[in-house]
Amino acid sequence: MTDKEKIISEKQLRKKTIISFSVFIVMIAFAIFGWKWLHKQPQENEAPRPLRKALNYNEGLFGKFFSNNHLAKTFPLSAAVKHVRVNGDEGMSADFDASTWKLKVAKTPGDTLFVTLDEIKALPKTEIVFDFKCIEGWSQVTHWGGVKFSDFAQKYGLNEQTKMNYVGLITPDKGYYVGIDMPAIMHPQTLLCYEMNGKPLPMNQGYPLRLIIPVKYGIKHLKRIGSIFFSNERPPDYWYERGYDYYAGL
Ligand SMILES: Nc1nc2c(c(=O)[nH]1)N[C@H]1C(S)=C(S)[C@@H](COP(=O)(O)O)O[C@H]1N2
Ligand SMILES: [Mo]
Repeated sequence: MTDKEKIISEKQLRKKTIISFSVFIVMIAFAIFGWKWLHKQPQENEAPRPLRKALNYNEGLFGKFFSNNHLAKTFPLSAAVKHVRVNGDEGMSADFDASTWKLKVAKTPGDTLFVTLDEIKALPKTEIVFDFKCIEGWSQVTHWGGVKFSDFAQKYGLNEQTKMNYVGLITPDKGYYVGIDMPAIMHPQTLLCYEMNGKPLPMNQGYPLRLIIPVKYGIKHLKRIGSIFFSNERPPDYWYERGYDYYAGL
């Protein structure tokens, strides 16, 4: 035996073992109590409040650093798929009457605009080919055409409205609705879209008008816009109410 090995006696070793084991037990106890505590916390939008706080914090970080100035990657026309997937038909009830449709824009209480499809088509047209990403995991390079929301807002004198924090969009039957932060709706790639692959939007892709917002996941690309409103508080959002991220940015 060397001198060093003798330094720890049997008695000391036993003491050290007991201490380590006690620390281990205390840690396990904390883990169990921590888990139970978390599950006793009030729920906030389908998650215990402390976890929701962490999610909101991450959301804030992503919002600040990734959304507003970056452009989604674009592709040549030839990269766009011919068969565009149809996903989600909430708020797309079959009894929709396209012949009487007008886009309803609530400017202020008592001041509502009604805009026809022809009036929207008369505005400068923008086309985009980008990788459309659904939160369920698929993506597709697709081709869309319409008017930039920012151009629309300028033409229709929505300056005061676009100083607010959010825009809400709702289908005519109110079955699907999204809330969008103002920087994302005013982003230069965000379209009020009436064309897909150079043709009028098919019924199941949101005829006559849908949102195309490449800086967000698919859940925010509301098909068949009925009405638009502005608000400083978060507008109701269909998938947020079912536990998804409100921001849903890319
Ligand atoms: N009105 C309406 N818009 C909607 C949905 C929906 O269920 N109803 N689903 C969303 C989701 S989850 C996705 S991925 C895209 C799919 O668009 P597409 O059907 O044109 O591929 O639409 C979004 N817009
Ligand atoms: Mo989606």
